[in-house]
Amino acid sequence: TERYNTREAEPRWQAAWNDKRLFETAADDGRPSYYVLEMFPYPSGRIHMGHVRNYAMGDVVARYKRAKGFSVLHPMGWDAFGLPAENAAMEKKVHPKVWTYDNIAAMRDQLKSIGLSLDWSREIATCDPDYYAQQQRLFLDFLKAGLAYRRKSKVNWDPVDNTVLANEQVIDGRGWRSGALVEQRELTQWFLKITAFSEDLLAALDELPRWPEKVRTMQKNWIGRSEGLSIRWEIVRDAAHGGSPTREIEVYTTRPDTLFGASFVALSPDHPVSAACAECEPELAAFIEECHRAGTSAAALETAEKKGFDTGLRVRHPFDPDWELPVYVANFVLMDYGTGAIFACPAHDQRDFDFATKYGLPIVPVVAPEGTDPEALIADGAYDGDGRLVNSRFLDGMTVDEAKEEVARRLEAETLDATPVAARKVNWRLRDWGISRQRYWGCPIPVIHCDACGVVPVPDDQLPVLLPEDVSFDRPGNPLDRDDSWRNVPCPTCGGPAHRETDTMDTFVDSSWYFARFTAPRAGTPTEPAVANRWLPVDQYIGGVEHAILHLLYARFFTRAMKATGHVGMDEPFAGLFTQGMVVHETYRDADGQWVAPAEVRVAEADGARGAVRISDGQPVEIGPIEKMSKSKKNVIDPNDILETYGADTARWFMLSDSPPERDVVWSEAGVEGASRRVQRVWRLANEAAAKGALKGAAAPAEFSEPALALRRAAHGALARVGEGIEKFHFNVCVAASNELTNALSQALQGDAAVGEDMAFALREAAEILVLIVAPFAPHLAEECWAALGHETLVAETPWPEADPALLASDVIVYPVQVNGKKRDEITVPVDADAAAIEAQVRALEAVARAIGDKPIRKVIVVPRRIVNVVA
Ligand code: ANZ
Ligand code: ZN
Repeated sequence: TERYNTREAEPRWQAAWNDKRLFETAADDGRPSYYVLEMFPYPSGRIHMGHVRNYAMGDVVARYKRAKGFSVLHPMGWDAFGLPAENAAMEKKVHPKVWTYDNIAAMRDQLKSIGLSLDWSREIATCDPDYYAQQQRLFLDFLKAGLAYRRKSKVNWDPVDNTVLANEQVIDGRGWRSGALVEQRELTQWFLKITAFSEDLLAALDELPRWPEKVRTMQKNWIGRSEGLSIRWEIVRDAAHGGSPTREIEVYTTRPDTLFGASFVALSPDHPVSAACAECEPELAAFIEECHRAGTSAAALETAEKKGFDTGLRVRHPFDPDWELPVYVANFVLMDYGTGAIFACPAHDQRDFDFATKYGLPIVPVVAPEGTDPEALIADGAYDGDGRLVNSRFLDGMTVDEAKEEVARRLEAETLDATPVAARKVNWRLRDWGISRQRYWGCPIPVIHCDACGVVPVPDDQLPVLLPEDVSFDRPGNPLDRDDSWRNVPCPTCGGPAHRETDTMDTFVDSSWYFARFTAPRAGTPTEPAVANRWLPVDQYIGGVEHAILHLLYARFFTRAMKATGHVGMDEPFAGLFTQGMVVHETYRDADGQWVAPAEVRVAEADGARGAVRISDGQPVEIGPIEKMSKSKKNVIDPNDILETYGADTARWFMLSDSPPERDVVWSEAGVEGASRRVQRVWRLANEAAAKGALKGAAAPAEFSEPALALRRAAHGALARVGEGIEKFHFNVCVAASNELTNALSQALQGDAAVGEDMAFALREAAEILVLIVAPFAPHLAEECWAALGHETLVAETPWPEADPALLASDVIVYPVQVNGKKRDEITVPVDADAAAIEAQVRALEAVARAIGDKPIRKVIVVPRRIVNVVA
């Protein structure tokens, strides 16, 4: 039998769309606008399945919205600066620019072969001088507005290669190339003042209803607003040496209620009092040195063993002049949070508990739920739950909140050296954003340093500061530093000798405003504000959850900073956010424990058990767990292979059919083959319906027989459900609904007998609806079928049809949905919905996802007309 030849058809339809420039964003013609954007890729050289999934989702939305009459902006670009290009330059001796643009060219071709409805006329790469020139303008505007500034800050320094290292180049405290122990050095660096917006960045999260709850929570934690008390502790004794530099130590605490459980005070190794004590205490100096080597970042400290050093200083308890506590320098206290000093309550803080256990310091519980034994509560570790105060004198019996308030009230009234002992304080975890990178392949920071004039912004008529191209990577370090012909310039102000800033910007800067640039990608200013305001915020942003914190936060900051400097008119960049799940695959290992790629394996099922062999030598291969596709485990499927074998539509269809978009999708050969058969089936049915059905544009007969009416109901029902499913991101439900219509159409086409006028009409109508609802998912297939049905226009320029309410199944059933026997939700479906459609809808339920957590769904049991049971 005849088959639909995807290899021949797909490029043909891509060319047809291109010729008509259907996806180029129209000038403002009064239609409502819709901006759908997927996170742009890093040009590593090849697209992977995660990209395919991400862009297929965005394309469904873009095609649907276009058909619904929106003026759609759906652009694509490249996050093209960054370290891998420099590594390639060092290892393969290719210039970062050549490497990057070659990769872009290869990936552009790959993306084009997927048939995405992108406006390629707006393509940008962040390494294009056109792009980073405007980024330099933004930087200078921020500088003028006080949103960019310089200060000293630490970097990772490789003492052998004599170079600054990015965090990802430090592996277990050592330089990735030299293997040398990395040191912390202070350099003057550039910062963007994200903290100017802390309050607003936090509060506005509550006004983003179309963002996933978990992403908003992650952002809240990252911004980290905390309310506490700053308490001054008087230094009363200095056993170790002559004198302390100050009379007091100020600590920040969020748990003033635990003050009677205090057992020591701890200072950051970078605290001025630590340094002062170290001056006459060589062992302490050595300890501080050791802390520095280990790295003092929050991440490094999280995992490190808690260690400390007794300074010999003693402080007096704020509520008891006779109670003296030791002062330690401790490696887990950060200098840049709170006051860089804490009081420790081991019974109720795990870090303090570990520390106290190690150094034999008191552990006194002061909070316990009523009716529990406080000592038993802390037998194996700190208790950080709620309760009432015990062992705490005048606080005993109070709730935690009451005790916090009581301590604050009393200490605010006490004085030390005529000022209050304590003050209420709000603290933020969020720090200003250090953007200086000592790297070549990034956006140059457009300032000049002059001995006489200081930091001078590069004047407008000298922008952009272009990267020099004639650079070498034969030595470690930043090539910009040793390129004197680029670096040395006259001072724009006094004309004297001066030099360029050689730091470039963190590549997160590049991705913090590209969505705005897409609205006017060739403008001679960063944006055209009126145009930007028409499109922004992005209606639907789609990407991986790995960007839930930094990228999204930086973009939210940039939008505010661009508003403050007149480039856009809104605060929030993304009105809707969707974070998609990963593409995962089985893993395989041979008898030697080596990973084997799926392409080299044949999996077979015998007697219900699955087994695998290596194709080349027939040796058995062990089937391992399903994991994220990764090079290290070799369980990667190359999209190119899939596109060649099955075509783009099958890949897209499978990707969107198998699981709800927010969950992981398991890539399987069987699944792809199933999708491929579906594609062929739709094509065959469309051709049969074209032969057997009414002519294009035939008028509806006055009367319909029951079978014709049933087919019409199936078609209009599917149409309504697909539209609703796309709006809700239930793509798998949409695929199930179109499969159902495929089945109905197939049934109606059975038999050789000629059909009546009413059935002929219904056949054409059902086939056309099927083609139109399949189009966002499998657009090439849809065009091929549309043409077979006699249309000369393209599906891509055809409006989304309206479902006839009179034909929508009014008979619906409500199914209770149980997970492992417990009711979690209910769904409403047409009486005649089949089990597969019901199952798909159930799998998409958030309540189900929540109830089963990380566990896979083992089975979905549909008891017709009664109940659905999910077994996890
Ligand atoms: C006493 C105490 C008792 C604390 C207790 C906690 C539990 P958040 O919520 O993040 O603001 N802390 C304060 N400054 C610190 C620093 N620079 N480095 C490391 N830890 C620091 O956390 C505030 C709590 O973290 C503070 O409250 C302080 O320990 C610690 F049962 O004070 B707490
Ligand atoms: Zn000067």
